Amino acid sequence: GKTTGKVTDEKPEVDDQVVVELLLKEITELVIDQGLLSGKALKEDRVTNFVHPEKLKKLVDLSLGDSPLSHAEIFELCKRAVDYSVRTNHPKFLNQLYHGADPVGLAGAWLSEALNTNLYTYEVAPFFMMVEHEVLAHLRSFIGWEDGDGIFTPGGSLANMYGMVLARFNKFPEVKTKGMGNIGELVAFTSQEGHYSILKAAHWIGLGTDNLILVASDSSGRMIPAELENKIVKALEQKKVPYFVNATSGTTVFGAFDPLEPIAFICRKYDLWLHVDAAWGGGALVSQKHRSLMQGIEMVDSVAWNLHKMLGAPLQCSAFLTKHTNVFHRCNSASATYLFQTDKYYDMRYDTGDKSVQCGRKVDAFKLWLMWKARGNRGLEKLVDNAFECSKYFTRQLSQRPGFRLVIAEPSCTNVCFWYIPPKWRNSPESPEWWEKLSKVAPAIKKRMVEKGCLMVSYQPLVHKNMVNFFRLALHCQPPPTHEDMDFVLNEIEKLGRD
Ligand code: ABU
Repeated sequence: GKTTGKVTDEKPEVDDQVVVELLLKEITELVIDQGLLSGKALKEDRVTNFVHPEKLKKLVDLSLGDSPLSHAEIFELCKRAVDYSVRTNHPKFLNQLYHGADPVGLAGAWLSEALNTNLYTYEVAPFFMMVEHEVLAHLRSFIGWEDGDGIFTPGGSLANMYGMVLARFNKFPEVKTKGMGNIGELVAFTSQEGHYSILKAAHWIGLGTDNLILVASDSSGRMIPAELENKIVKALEQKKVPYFVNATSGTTVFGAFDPLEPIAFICRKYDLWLHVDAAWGGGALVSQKHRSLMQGIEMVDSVAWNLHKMLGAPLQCSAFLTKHTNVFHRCNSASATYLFQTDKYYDMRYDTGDKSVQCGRKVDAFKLWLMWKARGNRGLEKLVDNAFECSKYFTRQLSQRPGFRLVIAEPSCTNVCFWYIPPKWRNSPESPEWWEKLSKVAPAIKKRMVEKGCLMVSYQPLVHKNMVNFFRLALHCQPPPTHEDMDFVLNEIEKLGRD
């Protein structure tokens, strides 16, 4: 029913210490009882309880008013938030490149939220600052860098933008003070499958989106190195100034891994900064079995890695990493004297806030550090290997079922892209009209799965590959997917798409 904002008392009840403690305990119990901890989702429960926006507005009083609510009313609102939120920790939430949160990571996130630490100076964040240094060094060690620099950023898009800005500063440090007026027309390169954040960054940092040059990819979605070189040569002939290449490890839709070694050699030849958007595929680095997908990663200049994706750290947990030790701080520093005084009483190398483009910065490293402590490299490796193994199982099962068709024959990462062809169309010629009809299938099945609440798998067309809507299943560490879950997905799509 609708929760109303009736007047109680002008002194907010939650200012009472006992009440606020009770509320925190109740919310903790709610999280546990509702199965919100990763891997503990109530199996019979729905992934989603979808209602349209206008109906949601009627079901819950979202308005903010003059009078304080009682503790009971506030807790009711928390329950409504759970009722109408998607259960991302449900084993059948396979819709996105993030999933449920690692429960130890969630505990860490709660603790750092409670401490409400702002990560700009060692003075106000001593413990978490040291943790961030340790985590960044550990992540760099998986890339193969003994030294380097980095920072946790608010999301992978910003981590990619850090790469573009650092690359520009490295080549043209004068841009920091003089702007871009005298350095020619900078151009950057990414593959057709690259994440849209690179396009957005091209606008934000003043290149202009026309100066992001898209490089063709092969049928599996990997950048074609020879095409990259052609585009660089063409840009040089047009008197443009190539400076930055983004390669992707784990593209958003196909999960393709661009071939880093040949791309790195081309970048060296033309003196270009090579950044890798490993937001999704970076998880492969912790696996001895799968890290070869990123062969050559140690040759690159910078990496964006979203630990909240495959590894299951709570959102957000995005690292920007670079092997360069001496440019990051110089590039971003503004030396605000009220925070970064030069005459402090401690070792100021740990005041890393000035490397960041933001001022206030949340603690994102601690939740990851805690879950890494709890699982160790080996525990995380097992979880990554399980996700890869389940995606291979899913691919095999799918290949054997009538009506399912893989979009790419051998998916490299833990995303699997496929079409579902309803029985009545299976023996018809695959004319343009047939494909047009097929384009409506994935959206129709998606609507049914969300209305039933049983499953969430995303779909998309890929216009530059001339592909109509297909499903993309994405597997992660948390909660660990099982073969049973994979069979469920195939059975359910068959049921929902029968007619
Ligand atoms: N940053 C790309 C995420 C897209 C997805 O979750 O599907």
